[in-house]
Amino acid sequence: MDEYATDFIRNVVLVGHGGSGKTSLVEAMLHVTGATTRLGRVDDGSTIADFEDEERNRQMSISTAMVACVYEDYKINLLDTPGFTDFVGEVKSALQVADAAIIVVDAVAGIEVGTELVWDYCNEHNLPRFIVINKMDRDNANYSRALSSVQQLASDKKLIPVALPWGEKSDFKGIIGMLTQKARPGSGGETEDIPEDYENTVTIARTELEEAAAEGDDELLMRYLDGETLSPDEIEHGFKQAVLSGSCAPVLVASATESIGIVPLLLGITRYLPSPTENLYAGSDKDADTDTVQAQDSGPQGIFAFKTTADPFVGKLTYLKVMSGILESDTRIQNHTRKTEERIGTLHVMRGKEQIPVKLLHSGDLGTIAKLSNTATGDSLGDKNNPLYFRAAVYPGSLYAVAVRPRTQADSTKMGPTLTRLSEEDPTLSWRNEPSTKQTILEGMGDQHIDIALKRAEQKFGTSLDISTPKVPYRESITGSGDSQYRHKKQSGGAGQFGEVHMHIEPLTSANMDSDGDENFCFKNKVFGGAISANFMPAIEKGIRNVLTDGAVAGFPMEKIFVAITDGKEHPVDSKPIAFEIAAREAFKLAVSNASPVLLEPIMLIDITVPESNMGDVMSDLNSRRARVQGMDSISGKSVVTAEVPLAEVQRYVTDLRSITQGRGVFSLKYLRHEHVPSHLAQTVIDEAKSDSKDE
Ligand SMILES: Nc1nc2c(ncn2[C@@H]2O[C@H](COP(=O)(O)OP(=O)(O)O)[C@@H](O)[C@H]2O)c(=O)[nH]1
Ligand SMILES: [Mg+2]
Repeated sequence: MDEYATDFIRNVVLVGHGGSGKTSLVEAMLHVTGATTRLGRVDDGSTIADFEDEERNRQMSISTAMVACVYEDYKINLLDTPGFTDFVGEVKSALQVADAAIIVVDAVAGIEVGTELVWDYCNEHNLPRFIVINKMDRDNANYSRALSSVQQLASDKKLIPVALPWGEKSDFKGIIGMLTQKARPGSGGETEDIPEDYENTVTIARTELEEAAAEGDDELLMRYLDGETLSPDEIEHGFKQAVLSGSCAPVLVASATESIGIVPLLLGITRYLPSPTENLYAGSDKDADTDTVQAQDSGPQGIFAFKTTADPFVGKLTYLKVMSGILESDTRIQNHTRKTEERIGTLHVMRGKEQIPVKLLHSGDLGTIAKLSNTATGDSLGDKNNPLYFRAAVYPGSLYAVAVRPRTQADSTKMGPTLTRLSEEDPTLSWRNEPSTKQTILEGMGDQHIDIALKRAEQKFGTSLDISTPKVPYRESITGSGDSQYRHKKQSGGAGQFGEVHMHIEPLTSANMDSDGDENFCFKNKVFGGAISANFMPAIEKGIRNVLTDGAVAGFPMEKIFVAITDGKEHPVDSKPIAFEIAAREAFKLAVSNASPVLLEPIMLIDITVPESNMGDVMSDLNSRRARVQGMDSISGKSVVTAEVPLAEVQRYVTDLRSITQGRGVFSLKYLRHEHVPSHLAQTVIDEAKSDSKDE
């Protein structure tokens, strides 16, 4: 592919509710610009952007696809994001490198939950944006209803129609362009005069556009208010300023599947959305982002890795943006984040899965490099002697966890490496071994997200995994003190065993804790007069520690225990370490049963944001989950609840909150501490744990 200079590059992210037509719009833009000879369709799995097997099977986007599209002298890097909330990580990565957004809205449904979410994300990134009202060809399409629904969302922006619909529903034949004052039938490459019956509507919309343009530039505003007519160039200039400042958002209409209104959209992108130079990126020469960096070829080289994919056949692919300076094929650059050198082979620009080689990427451009061994998503790279650091995206914490098990022996050796590869690709996916329940835990954003991760494990890495609800990582402790003694004796036939241990246990507190000791366990030898030789103490401690890991009540690890060995007996021949280890183990279990044992459960801090109208339902649901509400607040029309809630009650909250709020609610979870399980619930947990351990 040709090289494109910074002024001729546009980085545009397509966002919106799932199913609004983002992928189909990208497909139409590729087709209209001649990049493809055939218009692919989401419904038969033939689009450029949804190229993964799982995307084709489900007929929806799962990952962000990068699609380079050339229109006139411009290269438009389209980032086609998934709409479903489980894949929010993919949206967050794309927003990091986009200079502008296209918000796609369904002409039948108007704004939906997904539209509201991405609108807020675009606000966080201050992205200039277009609204595209798509599916204008559908039976129930209603332009003015859809437009006014967007206006409710965009309370701080003036929505300025720049392409009005020409016809609606099955009669949708093209658009009427406000800047050129021409009608554009079909995809919009040709122009003709505006039909007479549209003249009134056009006059009103034209005045709105002129006003918005004048307000974008002080000098234009003076002249406009003096009654002067602005030239088309002046309108274009003033309007672009208004779009960049965020005071206006242009509205266009389209039918992606019928390829209507596509050229006006491409024109709009090149005319009214910023080139990378017109944006300032947060970056700095220190390890923080106190400064800004501008995309200029003459500037210091600064590269940001925003996405990584791993594929056993293609290998590792790093998606990057040249934030400043240029990047050439076959060079070496430094990874500043990891302090290692990386060799750049051939650079590519992407069109879905197709890799198109390029010699050079100019400032602001997006591309990929294969086989960067040490580079991960979020890393900053570039000139060793003049490092620039860029801030990595903040991904939301996980909301949903499953326990995974290998299906067969062969899968068991592949499980760890497969989960690691998948988590490298996807910053919202992570895995770990939970020692207290001896389970492998995979965490992500929701059940679909996990489901797709498992499919990828199978298809890409040939690893089959089964899942279940994770066991709650309970712990055990004591609330009182207890004493015990135990004699272990085996003196019939062969070598004998003898050991007797007396002990006192109590809860470990700051009062009986060694100042520099373990915060969970303190072991003291308080035996007088040599009843047990000191050299048996390590065996005694070991016997107790084994119970600490395996639990005395229901098989969970124990915490906050103080043990003093008070007395005992030994035999001159038969006493050996193993005998004392066994005696100590049994004595400790007895002491625990005398010391009012308790079960502890993890308590989470939950932060829930929902529309005010859902607040009642959310609160009564929280009550049924043993939650303790800590605070309530109202932030920009939404209700925010903070509560403490046992993990056992919120393992599937992501699905439950979605159904209570029709997907409008969001939440985050954070571990706080372990607390006593109420006694009326403890017995059930103990019984279940015992029956689980029998099954194993
Ligand atoms: N009638 C009609 N259907 C469309 C249009 N755009 C997309 N679709 C259909 O809507 C569904 C979702 O489209 P898709 O591009 O996958 O939406 P995305 O989730 O936003 O990427 C698919 O069945 C498309 O064929 C359109 O302009 N008109
Ligand atoms: Mg899509």
